[in-house]
Amino acid sequence: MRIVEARVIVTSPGRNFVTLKIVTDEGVTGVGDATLNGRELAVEAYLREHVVPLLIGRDPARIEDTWQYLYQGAYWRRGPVTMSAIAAVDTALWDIKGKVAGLPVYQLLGGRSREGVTVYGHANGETVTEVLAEVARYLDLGYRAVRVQCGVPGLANTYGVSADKMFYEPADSALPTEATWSTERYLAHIPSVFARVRDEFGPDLRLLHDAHHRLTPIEAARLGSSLEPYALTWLEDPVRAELQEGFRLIRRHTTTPIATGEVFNSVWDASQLISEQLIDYIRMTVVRAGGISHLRRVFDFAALHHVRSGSHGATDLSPVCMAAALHLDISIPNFGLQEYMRHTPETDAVFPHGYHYDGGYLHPGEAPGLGVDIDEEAAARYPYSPAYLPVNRLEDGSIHPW
Ligand code: CS2
Ligand code: MG
Repeated sequence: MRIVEARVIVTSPGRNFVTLKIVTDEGVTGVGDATLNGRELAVEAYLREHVVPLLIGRDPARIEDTWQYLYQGAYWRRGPVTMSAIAAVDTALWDIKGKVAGLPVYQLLGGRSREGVTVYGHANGETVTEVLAEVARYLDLGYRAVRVQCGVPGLANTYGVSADKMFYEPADSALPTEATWSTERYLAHIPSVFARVRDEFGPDLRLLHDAHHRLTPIEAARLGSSLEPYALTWLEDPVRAELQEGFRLIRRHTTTPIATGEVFNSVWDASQLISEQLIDYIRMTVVRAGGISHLRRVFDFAALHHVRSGSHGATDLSPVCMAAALHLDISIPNFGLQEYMRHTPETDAVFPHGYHYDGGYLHPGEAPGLGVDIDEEAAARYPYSPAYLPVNRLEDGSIHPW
């Protein structure tokens, strides 16, 4: 079998997605997600100009060899654009391998290690009262884990809090909007939010919170320790993680579990975090981390160090990425939690998929391959539309992580 064509499809059914579709001479096709929020066309061009010509004529069965060819062959290593492009190829080749074998991809990864993939949803509100109502809504839907984000008094807007609740989409403007941040106001408010949520819903519900890289290690240590009475499952992205040893300071001061990794793109971004056991959950996912092949290596390395998976599952990762993540989630021994932000009905229609939600779990389905596709006619109805994530400033005007 040979690859005869690879199409790079950009579509915007409410938000932008980049998808690679690989076609073989025997008519078997595979899909891979290549979406990099706010920088979508860089990956589209990388694939179209520099990767697709290298795929034509290759044997689609040689997944590892193709990965190494694209990674080592580029000479320029890593980076979100390169790794998202390699991820799309890798994911599409796993999809093809599954279809050829007549098996869902999770069977090729060793088979099921659990009955379903536990997911968490996003409960957010401007006020604590709104947050409590949102948590109740997720409980009604059967969720066993929720991420809680709340508006901060004195700040006009806060990360993770929006009017459109279930389909929250932060890349909402053709040019970046600007938000204002105060760590002092945030740290003074958040522990009281979790006190109310625990008080209202009791000890069984798993609670998570995302600090979105906004704190310094000592501020994160203070937040982690003030949240200890509320027994969070994780505190996410407490600090920027370029400085991996910075997490040692957090670890010295708190037993609140730490999750990070959604902006990482290779195992090297997390090697110290994992080997020194400075984190509890690694949040890389398929499209950012070089595909199923490389992410499987990350998760195996993490398993050796008591670190569990917590794959990023925001709406800017397409249903193709979600499907691929679920095949890993169901098969690896050290699965932790899967983020599940729901896509809009328009997105679901462009990406027909077999994975489904049921009572707090996602299931990858039994279709051969990944069980997801792109409806190219539907995709063509939604042309690319520029959309950027916001930029953050402190109250004095300094740029701060968003
Ligand atoms: C977030 C994301 O899902 C998460 O945990 O941190 O919503 C993130 O802001 C987006 O993926 C950025 O594109
Ligand atoms: Mg996050």
